[in-house]
Amino acid sequence: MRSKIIEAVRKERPLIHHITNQVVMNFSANGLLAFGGSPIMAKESNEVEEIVDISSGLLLNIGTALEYDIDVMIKAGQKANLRGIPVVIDPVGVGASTYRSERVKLLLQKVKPTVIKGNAGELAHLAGIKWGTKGVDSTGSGNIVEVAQNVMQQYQCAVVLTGEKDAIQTTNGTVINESGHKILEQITGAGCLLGSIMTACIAIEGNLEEQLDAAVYFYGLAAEYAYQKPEVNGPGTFLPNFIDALSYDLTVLERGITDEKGATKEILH
Ligand code: ATP
Ligand code: TZP
Ligand code: MG
Ligand code: MG
Repeated sequence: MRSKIIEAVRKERPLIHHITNQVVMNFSANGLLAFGGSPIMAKESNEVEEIVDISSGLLLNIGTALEYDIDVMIKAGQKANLRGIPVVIDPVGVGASTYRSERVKLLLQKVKPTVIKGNAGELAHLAGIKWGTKGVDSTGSGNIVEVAQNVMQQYQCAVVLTGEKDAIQTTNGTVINESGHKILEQITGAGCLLGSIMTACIAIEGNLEEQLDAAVYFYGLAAEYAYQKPEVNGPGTFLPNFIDALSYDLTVLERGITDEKGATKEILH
């Protein structure tokens, strides 16, 4: 099932409109291309509705959003809602400042997301549950299912909460994903790129829960596979190997991972 979903995305190569942060634009475009989607980054107010018109999915990531960007996100999001294409919102660092918190609230009032995706700290902030955060990073621990369910109920959409374990929450229930590697905490944009890949997976026909599960599981497995490559010595050498792995078949990743899942390799600081 997961393989079929990924094959279908690669056959269709859906165009995914990104309004995302300036830290990750290039990484997200390369990662999505490797996976088998087609990225376009566009945030000029005068063209944004036309870009939504030709796209199959919209990703709104507030990581470095200025006031203007939020207005553009609302314009694009409303057009996407009108067209009925999926919208993924990543509230990067939402708890870090009053500005982020208020603009995300506004965005969620004006645009109906298909999925809200974020790390545990960000989603706990949206849910009004106490959690540890440091800027755009989640540092705390707690009940991730409670957080995911609370966000779903509050915003009436599916939720993907990421971290060491990921919670995929839809009206069908909760799926916990355990694929992934802690090296992903040492590269910037790990969560942002997952948002791009998730948007591509839900931009084609199919079941939302299965598509989100396929995206999150595949992404984590690609990280495990890349990390165990002999040439990987840390975050720098991990990056190109990870991009490569995102282009492989799921069965290749599954067969290629050893029992240790690369965990024997120490991360160097
Ligand atoms: P943060 O800034 O807190 O790192 P993020 O937005 O980058 O948040 P993550 O929670 O890091 O997002 O999730 C990105 C990807 O990394 C997900 O696929 C997640 O499963 C994976 N991941 C993150 N931490 C770990 C970990 N300790 N072990 C395994 N996988 C992880
Ligand atoms: N600062 C603003 S956006 C951003 C940083 C470091 C990237 C965050 O990426 P991710 O995927 O949420 O870790
Ligand atoms: Mg991260
Ligand atoms: Mg993030």
